[in-house]
Amino acid sequence: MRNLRSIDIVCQVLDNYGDVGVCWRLARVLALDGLAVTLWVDDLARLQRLRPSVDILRDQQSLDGFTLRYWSAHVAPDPAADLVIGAFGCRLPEASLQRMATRKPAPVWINLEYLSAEDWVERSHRVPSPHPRLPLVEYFFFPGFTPQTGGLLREPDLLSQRASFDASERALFLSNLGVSVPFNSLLVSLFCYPSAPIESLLNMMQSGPPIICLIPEGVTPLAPGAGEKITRGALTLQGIPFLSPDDYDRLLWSCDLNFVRGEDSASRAQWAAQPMVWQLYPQHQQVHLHKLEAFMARYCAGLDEPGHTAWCEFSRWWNADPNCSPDWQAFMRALPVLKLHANRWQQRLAANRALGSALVEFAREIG
Ligand code: TRH
Repeated sequence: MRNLRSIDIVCQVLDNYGDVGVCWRLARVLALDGLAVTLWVDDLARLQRLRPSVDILRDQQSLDGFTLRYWSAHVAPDPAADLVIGAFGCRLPEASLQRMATRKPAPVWINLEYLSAEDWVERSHRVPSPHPRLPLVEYFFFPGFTPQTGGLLREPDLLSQRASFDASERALFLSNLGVSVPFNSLLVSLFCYPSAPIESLLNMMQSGPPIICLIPEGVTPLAPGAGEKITRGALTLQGIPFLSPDDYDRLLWSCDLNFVRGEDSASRAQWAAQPMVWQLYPQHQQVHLHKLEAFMARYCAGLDEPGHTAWCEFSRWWNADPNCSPDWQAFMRALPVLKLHANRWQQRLAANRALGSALVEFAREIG
């Protein structure tokens, strides 16, 4: 069993906010455990969107209890920690691997993979892959929804904070955002990819029930600017600023229905225990539709009709399944049942180990 004191996380930003969002969240949660954490990021501007205090001109700085460092094709990361985590298939430069290989003992090296509910994930979780030339072994580590995976990222106090977020905190949070919700209106948040059928969704929402739909800046050109509103029938569209990750959590907790995407916002929406519709990261040959079905098979266990059909059909449609036409009113009628189900699902997830502690425990075990 290895004495683990320090961790390097290496993040290569592909696009969007998910890679850097997950890595930032992981770094913050591991640092809470008293570990010396360094997060290497090759696109500080992207992280700055989430954490405005990041100085994009500084190669090294402190952030949220850990050290943030910049890396690029010219400045390879120099991971010196007991555990090195490459996030999402991030290919570590040869120079970094060479340095890792000369260390005695070699660091534990983990590749943190993307989130998927597919069955093969459980089989591939914790599988070693020896480097073809160097004396290094890379282990694949998968987040997931079952005890046979690495679980989801969860801060130690997340669920207690969520549980204590009451009506008065919600009202204060929303009023600080300039949002007021008439008592008979539903509050919805919308975060999605441009490929989603947004215009069709807004048309459906116009038909009622009354809805205030909050859209963070940059999500779609159909949204009004931050602080502005547009009314279309029963629908009020309201633009809000792009929020800090912690405030984005509060937004998810505040809404009766959340549209989320990718990986991290989807995970946060599940911890929020509110009904959600997940747009998966669109992939070639509709691979994301298989991933959606795999998630549905797990998520819908215990969800009775008609909520089951209403949610599945709507989710398939939102993910561009050509065989689905959604029934908005049926979906709206199912919301109370979906709310109960979202609570149950959150409790099921909470019974799994949190991703941060699962990673550390595994590294100690194999180190
Ligand atoms: O931005 P994304 O589309 O990221 C994606 C996915 O992770 C995908 O799996 C990956 O392959 C691709 O990146 C490269 O969606 P995601 O994962 O939800 O990340 C968005 C982050 O932005 C999340 O941490 C929540 C955060 N966020 C805020 O902090 N404030 C906001 O106002 C909003 C809308 C989001």
